[in-house]
Order: sequence, then structure tokens, then C-alpha cells
Amino acid sequence: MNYGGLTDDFTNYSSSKIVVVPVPYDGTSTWGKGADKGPDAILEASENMELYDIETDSEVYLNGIHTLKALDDCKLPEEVADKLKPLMMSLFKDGKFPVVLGGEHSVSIGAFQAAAECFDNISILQLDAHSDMRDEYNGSAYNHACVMARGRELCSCTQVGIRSSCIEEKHNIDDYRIFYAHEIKYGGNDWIEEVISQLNENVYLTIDLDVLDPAFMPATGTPEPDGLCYRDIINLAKALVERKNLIGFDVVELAPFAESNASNFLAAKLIYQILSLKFL
Ligand SMILES: [Mn+2]
Repeated sequence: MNYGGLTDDFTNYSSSKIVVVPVPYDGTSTWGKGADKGPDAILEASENMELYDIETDSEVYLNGIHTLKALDDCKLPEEVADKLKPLMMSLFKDGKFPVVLGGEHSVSIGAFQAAAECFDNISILQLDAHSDMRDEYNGSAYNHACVMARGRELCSCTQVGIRSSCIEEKHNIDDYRIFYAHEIKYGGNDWIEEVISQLNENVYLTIDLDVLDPAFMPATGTPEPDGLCYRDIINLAKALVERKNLIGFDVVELAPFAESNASNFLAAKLIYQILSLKFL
């Protein structure tokens, strides 16, 4: 399987501008399991997408999309980071635009480390229901609940869509850099401008799919009510690619349902629409 179900003409590594990195890791999730099935579900759904994007009037696959062999066989989240970081660094050095498919959110840590090492003047933009700012959880600093605490050790992090935190995380949260879901949903339209204006020139985007309302994205391990809608993310992505240099992104925490493909298809299409905006 490759992302988009493309023919060989558009999947060659050397000629592809985009590289998809499946990381089917689900070692630290605490409630709903199944994020290890996320990458395959996204790839399978992507083979059933239309490859023409209406809003941008473009066919982004013409830039080439290479899908790597899955990074698997890791037991601990530290091992995932140790393998993903050099892989991502090699992609950045080759001038590729990487898209990481999780897996649970701890897989982002290796991508953050690579981004911070390869780019100066960088920010991480997190879309998520959960602040993920615990110093450590269940004995590991690389647990999915700690991913943004690791991110903020590397560069400035802006958090969007948050609606679940524990009290111990508050000392790690910067009030200026967090945009709670209720403020976004019920507080007017200025939030996108405020988010973009605080980001550095280079931006790595991490999308935990539970940022979306469970009405749209039920197939995730830790769903939280009162979340964002698909259009909120597209509108933010539009402003992001127009004003900043998006260097890559990840989409994590899809835990597919056997009875419905809708969440899988949403994830596949969200990736394609962000790519369509980026390469317009
Ligand atoms: Mn998360």
C-alpha cells in the first residue's frame, strides 16, 4: 500500500517531494487501544480518495508521494524516537516534506527532535484535545501524555484545541501559547491570527486527531467532547502555509473502528488537503 494508491510514476523516492512515514506504534496508550492500526487504515482509505482537490484546484500527488516501509518492532517509546529521529533528519536533509502517520502521540517526539536539529527558528504547533504536558507518566518521560513537555524543551510550542489537562501540567503550560477549545469555538475568529503571529518562521505541525469533536472523529483512543470541526483545522492550515514555512507534520491517534471507515477517510483526506495547500 502507498498513500494515495499511486502508480510507480509518482512514488519514486528521488523524485517525490513528499514522504509518508508510517509508525504503527501503540506501546503507551492508556485507555482505548488500536492506534497501531492507524497507519494502515489511513493508507487504505487514501487509496479511495479523489486525487483532484476542489478547493485548491490542484493535484498535489503530481509532486510525488513516496510511502516508506513502516517503522515497527519497537517496544518502548524511547526506541521509536531513537529510530525516527535519524530517519526524519535524513528526509529533511534530502529536501523532503515528511508526513508521519501514527501510532499514538509519543511517536511525534523523534520527529520533534529531528525538526529542532535540522531547522533554526522553529516552532511546534500542536492540535490536540489534551495538553500532553506531564513531566512523566507511567514511569516514562516519552509517554504519549508527555509529548509536548518534550517538545517545549526543544523550541516554543503553541497548543490549539485543548480541553483536557491535569493540574500537575499547569506549571508547564504557557497561558500565552495555549488556545483552549472553548475559546476557539465560542470566542470569535481572531484565534487563527493570534496563533500564526506567535509562531517562528519554520513550523512543525502535530495533529492528534482527538482535537476534532468525537462526532466527526470517534475512532480515537481518548475522545473528548466539545472539540473542533474539520473546517477549523483547514482554515488554520491555510493561514499557516501562507504565512509560515511548514516543514512537515504528523497525524496521530487514529484507532480504527471495524464497523465504520469514516474516521479513517477523514484522516486520509485531512492529510491530502493540507498537502494540497502546502504545495499550491
Ligand atoms: Mn495528544
